[in-house]
Amino acid sequence: MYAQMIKSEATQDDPEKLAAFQARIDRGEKIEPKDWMPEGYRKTLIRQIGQHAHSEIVGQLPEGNWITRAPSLERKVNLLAKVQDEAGHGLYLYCAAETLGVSRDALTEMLLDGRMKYSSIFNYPTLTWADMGAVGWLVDGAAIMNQVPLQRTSYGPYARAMVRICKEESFHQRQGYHLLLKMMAGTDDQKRMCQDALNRFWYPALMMFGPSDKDSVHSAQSMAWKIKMNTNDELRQKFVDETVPQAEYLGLTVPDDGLVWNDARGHYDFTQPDWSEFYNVLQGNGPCNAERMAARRKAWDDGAWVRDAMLAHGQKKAARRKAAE
Ligand code: FAQ
Repeated sequence: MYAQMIKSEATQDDPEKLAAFQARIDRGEKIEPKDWMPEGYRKTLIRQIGQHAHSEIVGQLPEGNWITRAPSLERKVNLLAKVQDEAGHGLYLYCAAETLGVSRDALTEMLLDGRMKYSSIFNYPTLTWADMGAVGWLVDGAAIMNQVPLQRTSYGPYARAMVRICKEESFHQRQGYHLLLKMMAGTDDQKRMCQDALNRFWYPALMMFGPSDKDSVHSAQSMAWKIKMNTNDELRQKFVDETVPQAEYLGLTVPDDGLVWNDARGHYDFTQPDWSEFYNVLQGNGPCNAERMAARRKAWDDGAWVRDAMLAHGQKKAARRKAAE
């Protein structure tokens, strides 16, 4: 899919090179941008890092929606800072992807023409202020569960970007949880809003980890290359195990009749998400897909003059330098 923008390597199928590369990964060495890497490794990283970067940028939209309606100055400042953090995460990740030979412009164009994705979660609307708590607690919570292990991923620039991102996401998760704690100490209406937010965000949060292991196309190879450190189901289970007691502490009920602690397994048993809904959202049919893409397209089109001006400035500067030589 990304063949046109990925540097081809004459030696890419050389079995000796491949074996040496795998041995480096197995020894826990970091792969750096100028190191030789198999074409599939580069492509997989571009796909995953690009999707992650787009998710951070699109992920600003459901929360940005509430900045002007935050109930207090303190909450407004917190939310503003969180949304700015997400923009920063997008930028680190685009930079990490650029080290693989793909420009940020190319990644954005691939998002806009449907060749790349962003996380399914951001295709759901944020309807009430309690949703800002649920997004922080559950969405950032799921993101951390996925991303903490990625600090040990084999590609150096991705692993290093993940360190700061995880620190900030942890703060966001606590901020969301704190918001819900405060609302759960409030009126009956506020408590109902919190329960409704959990009811709407629980399954979409579980879907963030991707399809079940039997349907995950990329997991096996990505784990062999240490681009992914855990399977989708492992992380989903870990998320459920950690989040259910947090819901209980809040006084909320996880919307799953099949949720039960299984002593023998040492884990909660839980009902899987509706995977037909997941694939439907991936195909562009979620409640907010069209709105999110329209917002990204507008931002890209509105920013065209800035990109053109910077390019013209750069070209003029280069021409002046050349003339002076
Ligand atoms: N949404 O074979 P697998 C955040 C696709 S950041 C959309 O299992 P893989 C911060 C997958 O791409 C959240 N598509 O794939 C924040 C593949 O399709 P393709 C984002 C999904 O890559 C918080 C196909 O399904 N985090 O939230 C999803 O091995 C609050 C088959 O799946 C990351 O991106 C999905 N949920 O595993 C911001 C973390 N799941 O590409 C604002 C890094 C799967 O072949 C507010 N990414 N697909 O056409 C990953 O760890 C992986 O890419 C997975 C998927 C785990 C998401």
